[in-house]
Amino acid sequence: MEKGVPRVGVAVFLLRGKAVLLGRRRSSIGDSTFALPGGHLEFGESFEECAARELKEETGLDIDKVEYLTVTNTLFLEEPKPSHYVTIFMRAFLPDPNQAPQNLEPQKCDGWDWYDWDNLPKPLFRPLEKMVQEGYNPFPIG
Ligand code: 8DG
Ligand code: MG
Ligand code: MG
Repeated sequence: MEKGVPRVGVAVFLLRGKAVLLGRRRSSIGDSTFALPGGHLEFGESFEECAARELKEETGLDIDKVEYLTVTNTLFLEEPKPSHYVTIFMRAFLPDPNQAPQNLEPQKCDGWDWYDWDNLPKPLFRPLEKMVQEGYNPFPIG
């Protein structure tokens, strides 16, 4: 295996009521699995800036109350392109809950939709699936 370097991903739990925004990936990593919007941290960016930029690029949505939740360290060795990601998970909300997501990168995603946390689609992107299995909950308490 040709070794690259670990990269930094930023993924966003965009929450609306009891639902989260997910899209089915079209990618060499996690193809056809449901994942959060997000992407690669760019030089000089804060996690909050990266979250807002990726959401805008991928869905057209403006986000609010962006905050850090947790981090994962994941090897994707079985993928067509073996990779290593440190992924920062952020949480955010919509300033305008009536704003609808658009599929602005159809080559990378089949489309965005809201899914109830109690009824998530399958298969989930592996890092997300692992978090769910471990009982992780991105919703604020209370
Ligand atoms: P970019 O060119 O827009 O910067 O990148 P992208 O094409 O949008 O990247 P991405 O694959 O969507 O996200 C970067 C990496 O972040 C991804 O390859 C692996 C990691 N990652 C996780 N979990 C999640 C997740 O739930 N959603 C997204 N989008 N990325 C995730 O570990
Ligand atoms: Mg992106
Ligand atoms: Mg992306």
